[in-house]
Amino acid sequence: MKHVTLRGGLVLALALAVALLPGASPIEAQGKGTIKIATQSPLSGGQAALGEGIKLGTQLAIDKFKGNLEKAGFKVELVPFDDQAKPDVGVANAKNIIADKDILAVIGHLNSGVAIPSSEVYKETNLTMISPANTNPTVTDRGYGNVNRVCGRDDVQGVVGSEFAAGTVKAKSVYIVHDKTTYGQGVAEFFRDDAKKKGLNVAGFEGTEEKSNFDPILTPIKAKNPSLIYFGGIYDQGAPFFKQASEKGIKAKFMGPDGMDSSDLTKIAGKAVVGMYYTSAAGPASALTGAKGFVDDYKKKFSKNPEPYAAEAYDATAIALKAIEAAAKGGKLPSREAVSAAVRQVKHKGITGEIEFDGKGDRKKALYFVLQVASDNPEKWGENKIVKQLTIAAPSAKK
Ligand code: ABU
Repeated sequence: MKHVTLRGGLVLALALAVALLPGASPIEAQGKGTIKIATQSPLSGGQAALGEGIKLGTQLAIDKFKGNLEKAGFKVELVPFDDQAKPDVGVANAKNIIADKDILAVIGHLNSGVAIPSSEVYKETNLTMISPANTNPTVTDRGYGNVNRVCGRDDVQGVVGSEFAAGTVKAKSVYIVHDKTTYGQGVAEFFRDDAKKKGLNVAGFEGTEEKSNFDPILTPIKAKNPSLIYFGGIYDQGAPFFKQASEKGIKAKFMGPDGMDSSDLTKIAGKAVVGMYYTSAAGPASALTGAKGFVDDYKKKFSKNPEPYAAEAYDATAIALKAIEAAAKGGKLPSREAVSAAVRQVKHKGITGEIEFDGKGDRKKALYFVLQVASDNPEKWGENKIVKQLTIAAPSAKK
């Protein structure tokens, strides 16, 4: 007969005592399982500043809102995935995500061009995706029951930008450059089409994947002397583009969409982008209800400022957890299908405002901003000037 050590005996006695607590079945005593929330966003490469913000906003919300599920006997965990802002990596991660039965929600992505093919994979198992940041219309226009977003759309954002360019900046001509991605080209086209309707002269429209030497593009732009340059893309490419435009002595005003909305824009471009306008579907901290507590908690936990879309990731995660709680009624681990259906029923008063989804997964009323870069200090990105703030209903589904 084996000897039972003192330590081993104590562990066994404790386990039995817990299992025999009044009302606690042995299964409950062991816990009802683990619920995992996955994030997918770029955690490496040039867009990692925004991607990490999505992960950390999700982490903060899990820590804040997991209590009810834990009381019900579930362990709640974050599982972050690095999609590297690449569609093929996002899809490969998505296949691993759907294979892990504990994952009941995905918060992501940053890039619409990654979210669209990855969500085709999530759809196979009805796994809910709540995007904090994807603004391309196709994300929700496919009408998938598992795909949602808490941010606005580029068919609105592009028009908000062109209205500002024509009505407030009073630009006469605009040269438009984009990054050839689903997002960058898409938002540039929405901007262009509406700018034309408003009588702006579109002096040029071109796509480029160049990341470092923009001289061959900037030389003809300088010759055309447009009053505004619009860059449809993300800050890791937009920042060196605008920096080189400024160094070349181009006098045009600079503008871009929410892909420019990161403190890394000024980290890379410095003074060249002070005064630049950008539209965003991410609420800046100073405009968010209840954001003070969020910003303080975020800084305390992660020793840095939240990047744009971290607050949206926080709200998206709170919605996912509410939906899981609702679907877990009766104390059982819910199915992915039940969670996806429950997400569409949630009405959430978040730090970015009231959120509920329409029949295609768009936020019924989304926030749009026009902002102006106030300082070349990346630490002060959250203090950029809000020039315009709008709440606009999601466009209805195209017939
Ligand atoms: N909307 C900002 C991130 C870019 C994207 O949607 O692809």
